[in-house]
Amino acid sequence: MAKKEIISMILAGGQGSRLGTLTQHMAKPAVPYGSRYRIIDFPLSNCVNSGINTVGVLTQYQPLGLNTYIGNGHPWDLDRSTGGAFILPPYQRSGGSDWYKNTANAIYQNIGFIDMFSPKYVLVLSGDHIYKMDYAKMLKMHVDSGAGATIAVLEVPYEETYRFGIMNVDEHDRIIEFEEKPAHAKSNLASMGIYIFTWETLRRMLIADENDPASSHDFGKNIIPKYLESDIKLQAYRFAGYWKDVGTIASLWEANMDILDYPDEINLRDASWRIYSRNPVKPAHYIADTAKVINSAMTDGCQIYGKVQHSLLSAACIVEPGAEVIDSVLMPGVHVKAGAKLERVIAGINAVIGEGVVIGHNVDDNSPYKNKLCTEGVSVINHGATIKAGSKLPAEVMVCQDMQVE
Ligand code: ADQ
Ligand code: ADP
Repeated sequence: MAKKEIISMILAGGQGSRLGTLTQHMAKPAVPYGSRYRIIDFPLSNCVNSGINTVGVLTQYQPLGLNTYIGNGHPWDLDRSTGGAFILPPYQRSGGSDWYKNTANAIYQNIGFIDMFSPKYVLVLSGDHIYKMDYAKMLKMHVDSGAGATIAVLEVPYEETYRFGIMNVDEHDRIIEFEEKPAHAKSNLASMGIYIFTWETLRRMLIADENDPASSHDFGKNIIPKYLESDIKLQAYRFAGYWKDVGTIASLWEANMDILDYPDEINLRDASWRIYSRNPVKPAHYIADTAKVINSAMTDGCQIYGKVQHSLLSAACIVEPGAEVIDSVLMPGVHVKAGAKLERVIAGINAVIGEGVVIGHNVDDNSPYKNKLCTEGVSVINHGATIKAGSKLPAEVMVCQDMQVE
């Protein structure tokens, strides 16, 4: 294999349990987002736009959809004779496969893959973040600062610090303290889970960590603290711009709505930093004379006869006459039948909502769907679910664990 200065490894193997039914049969990075995209389009496009053309995607749950979606990497210009996109499931041992135990173990299990490219640096990314970032700038800082590892950081509100790796830095942004998900944070400078490592050092650290019985083999909990203990320089790279972890139903819904409400924030129209995606190869969307479409985005193959307001529709969705879709996210192939009404709903791939079925935020008091909502007020219909006209609350409508059911 050709030698590469830097290769990227996208961690896509989390269970995604907080996305519930949406990731039951689909790896989180393959989840549709923003009418035209899948979540994985963002790190893949960022890599290509940053000049990184070798990307490993580490996946273990439901990798099939992701494999099909990434294919030969052509949409992201990753169908290369040297480098390209590689799907990396956990290695198969005789007597069964060995799961990636945690994020650091996932990279450890792929030391052989990384070594094929003899890279000087390895960029480690999460598969569930929506953002645009020039990793080349981060690499420049990593090289210039002489650090063994560089972590992308941003300031978060103090009430959210418990969800992140939190650090303290000196006046040159060298990291002097790091705590993974602290109960009482001393700072609000948070790790974005985006790391550049000098490979030689990381390789050594991963092997030592794998042989440490006390370790849970996690970057935030184990590897970063071990760098600090060993006095290897750790640098913070400050990121300014839109960044969202779409690991929960509420954050996935919000990140979709952000495209409509704050189009300049993620700015998908930026021609200097395109986000590439696989083309669904469908006819142009069609809006009938009975339709009313307001403040919404939709993509190829959609047919609209009813009302669509403040919503994002992926490819090939149908909204029949008299149907209403409000504040909602429809994934590819959703069919909303005549007179049905969705409000604050995420509808999974190919879901069918029967005639007159009302699901969502403002359902009337007699509806079987009343109060069957998440506390954040977003209802989820599973991929492939058919909700028949007049049916009682079907199991396919996910009820979030933290909601109050009467
Ligand atoms: P978390 O958000 O808790 O913290 P984590 O569960 O470690 O993230 O997952 C990171 C990424 O790795 C996700 O994309 C996930 O899907 C993937 N992943 C999880 N387990 C995996 C496994 N066994 N194999 C392969 N991939 C796996 C991390 C850092 C924090 C930081 C936040 C920012 O630990 O310090 O603040 O990310 O979101
Ligand atoms: P979520 O927190 O929504 O479940 P994440 O992707 O953030 O999703 O993390 C997935 C969780 O699954 C992590 O806590 C990780 O430790 C755990 N996990 C990862 N791999 C495995 C595995 N092979 N078996 C069981 N749990 C795993």
